[in-house]
Amino acid sequence: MAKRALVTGITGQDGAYLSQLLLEKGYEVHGLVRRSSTADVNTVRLKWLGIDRDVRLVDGNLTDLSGLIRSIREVKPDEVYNLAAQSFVKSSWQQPLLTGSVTGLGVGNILEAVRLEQPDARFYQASSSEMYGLIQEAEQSEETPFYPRSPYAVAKLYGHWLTVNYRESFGLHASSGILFNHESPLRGIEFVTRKVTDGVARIKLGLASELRLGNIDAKRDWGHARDYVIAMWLMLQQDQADDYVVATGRTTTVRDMCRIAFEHAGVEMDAHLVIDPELFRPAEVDVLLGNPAKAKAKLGWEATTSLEDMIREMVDADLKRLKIG
Ligand code: NAP
Ligand code: G4F
Repeated sequence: MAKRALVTGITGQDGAYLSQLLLEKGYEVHGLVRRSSTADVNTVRLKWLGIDRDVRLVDGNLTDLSGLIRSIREVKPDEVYNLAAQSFVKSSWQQPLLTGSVTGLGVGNILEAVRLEQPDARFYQASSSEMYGLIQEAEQSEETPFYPRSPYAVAKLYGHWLTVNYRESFGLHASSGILFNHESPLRGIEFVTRKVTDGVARIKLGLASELRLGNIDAKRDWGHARDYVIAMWLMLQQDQADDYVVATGRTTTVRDMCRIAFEHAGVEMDAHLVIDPELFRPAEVDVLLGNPAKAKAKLGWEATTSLEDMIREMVDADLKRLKIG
């Protein structure tokens, strides 16, 4: 019998790559999608990977407990991956309560649905390095105290601790992946790497003349989403549920990440990059640097894609998309 997985957030970047991985492993993949008037747009990432016809979509919303209970009852998953979230940090200051409701309380809804309907299912929670915020240690590990700096990070912290609590209270096989930033050609256009690779491609093709960014001194530990979904799957294959940092162990400024993109396209960065104070955040996470030692030791997981290779892949994908489009 094929294993069955339910993926919330299947229409997002990670949902698409995780579905591809699970299908390759012979899973039956079900994905929770929120109803939209433009349903054809929803599946664009699954289409990009050529798997939109291979997954089964189930209507549901992370804010709606009764719908989640029905979905879990219907699918009877062996594994549940909770990837759905309002995931854009900057928007979380504009929509703090919605972010809290989806990204925080939503975790409680899906955990409750699993506990009530399918308590033997294994559960993955998409926690975030944003929870470290105002970092308390130069390298962040599973032991580093959290200090969230945005409504998004506060909501993620609630979801993280609730996952730990359900594991300890009810014995659920519930694991939390504290994932550092991961990107790909399927990254949403609002996030900085994709904004840069799309912007550089537009400048290269004469479709734009400048790229406007905020704080380019911020540093992030960037990896490739294709690598990171493997870590999610590995967590649910362990006998014991646990929490893991997933990162590359290298941090780079937004400025240097940008330089890779401009150089790859053969475009002069200083002639086109504009710093826009409007794009700065009310509170910034200045630097993130993950220590993935536990994931390496216990899961045998390691990041395999360099930042340089990933940014070049993203620039090439954006050039291709813009030429076709
Ligand atoms: P993403 O591309 O923004 O995808 C988010 C997904 O959540 C989309 O499928 C979205 O559906 C869905 N969603 C939003 N609100 C929902 C709701 N109320 N009910 C049901 N589904 C809802 O995010 P991602 O980059 O793939 O990240 C996946 C998860 O990992 C997120 O929880 C994110 O916070 C977390 N995370 C990401 C990173 C990273 O660097 N990418 C790092 C750490 C943690 P629509 O398509 O309908 O909008
Ligand atoms: O790409 P970002 O928007 O990602 P951020 O805020 O680090 O959050 C992402 O990673 C988290 C994991 O740590 C996830 F949990 C979260 O869901 C999301 O996937 O911004 C990265 C950095 C920030 O310091 C930001 O201030 O880039 C800086 N930046 C500078 N100019 C910009 C811009 N970010 C964006 N999005 N747009 C700019 O113009």
